[in-house]
Order: sequence, then C-alpha cells, then structure tokens
Amino acid sequence: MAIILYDLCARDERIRFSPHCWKIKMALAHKGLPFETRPTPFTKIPEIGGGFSKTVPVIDDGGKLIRESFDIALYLEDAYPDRPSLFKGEGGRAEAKFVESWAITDLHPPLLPLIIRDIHGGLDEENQAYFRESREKRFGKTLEDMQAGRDGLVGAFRDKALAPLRLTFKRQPFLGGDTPTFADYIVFGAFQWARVVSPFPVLEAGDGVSDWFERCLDLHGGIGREMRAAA
Ligand SMILES: N[C@@H](CCC(=O)N[C@@H](CS)C(=O)NCC(=O)O)C(=O)O
Repeated sequence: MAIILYDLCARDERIRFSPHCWKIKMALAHKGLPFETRPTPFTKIPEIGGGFSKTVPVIDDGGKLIRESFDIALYLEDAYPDRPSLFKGEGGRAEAKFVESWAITDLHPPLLPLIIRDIHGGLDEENQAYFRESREKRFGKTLEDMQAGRDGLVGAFRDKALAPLRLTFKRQPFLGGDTPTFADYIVFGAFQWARVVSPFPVLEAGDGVSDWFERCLDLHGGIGREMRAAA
C-alpha cells in the first residue's frame, strides 16, 4: 500500500511548496517507496488525523501516522532498512541533525524575507488571511515590509548564508558525498520552496550552490524539476 503524504498546497492544488514536505518527497523517492500526496492548505492541517499535528509533513504508512520531517526520515530509514540509505549510518544521522539545525537557524531566516510576500500571493483567500495574520504577528512587520528590502538583502544571503555550502561543493557533489543523503534533501527543500513560490533569483546561475541545486532537481526521475517554477 502506498504511503500517504499530507503535502502543503497553494490556491492551485498542484503547487506544492513546503520546504519540509519536499524533504520527505525526496526521501520517499530516494527509498523508492510508492507514495501518494494529499494536497493540504494551511487551514486544513488541523483536520489531519483529527488534530494529530500542527504542521505538515505528516505521513500515513498503513494507518501509522508520523509527523515532523526529521522523525519521518528516521522512521523511513528504520522501517525500510533494505532500501537505499538516507543517512549512510549512525554518523550520517547525527550529521544530518546538525544540517537541519543549521538550516533552521541560518538558512530559512535569511531566505524567508526574500519570498514571504510571494508565498502569500499563491494562497487562496482564507489561507492568505491565516498566513498574513500569523506571520505578521510572529515577525512584527507586514509581509510587504519584510519583502521590500530583498534586492538589498540577497547579496549578503548569497555571500554569507550560502558560504558553507559553496565551500563544501568545491570538494564533493553532494552533502552526502558522491551521492545524496537526507542532509541534501534538508537543504534542497529550502531552495525548492523559493523556486516554487517566487520568481526572485535567490541563487546565482553558475554558482556552486546553484549547480548542486540543479543536480538535486534531476534526482529520482526529476521529481523536483517536475514541479513548475514560479514565473
Ligand atoms: N519541524 C517541522 C516544521 C514543519 C513546518 O513548519 N511546516 C509548515 C509548512 S512548511 C507548517 O505546517 N506550518 C503550519 C502553519 O503555519 O500553520 C518539520 O520539520 O516537519
């Protein structure tokens, strides 16, 4: 039976933009596990499993519900040990946790103001109201004010926030080494989020990080690239 993934969707249900859900789509494809997605707008998340989670992704594997992207990846690794490994061993699990922590503290925060108003633009009316209210309360600024400075912010984002990735890709094609691991999918999710919601060029063509992202878009039959980029 196919695993079900509750996957955040935009006004157009075909548009799937959540960075955390992309991690899991890539992880499921990496393991070669059949899965189906259930398009889920922000305001419908509380209905999953009768209030099972405040966030997506959530997976349903034969009636067993799992939430939190990192825990889902660990579950898939342990439940399907004969499939290609997401972590390449214990050390890989521990290192992927560091990559996730870095993405939360140092990658998502500077990326969000570059695309936050564009995320809102893709939602339906009910979800626009929810997104605006929750995010403006959280950040103490309007979405418009947050995104207004992006032309001035993107240079520092590329130079500083992406420096550790750029340095790494000088030596190896993936964070996982010669082949990708869940660490790659954690970071991929962030850039796929930006690619799907916004035409703003957060990555510069020809940069090592951009080259790596292009490689990731082609992985697993190109499931990342199949999702159309925002125009
Ligand atoms: N720590 C969670 C974070 C998931 C998360 O923040 N998901 C967002 C979508 S990208 C969400 O569901 N937000 C619900 C909301 O804002 O109401 C994970 O890794 O799964």
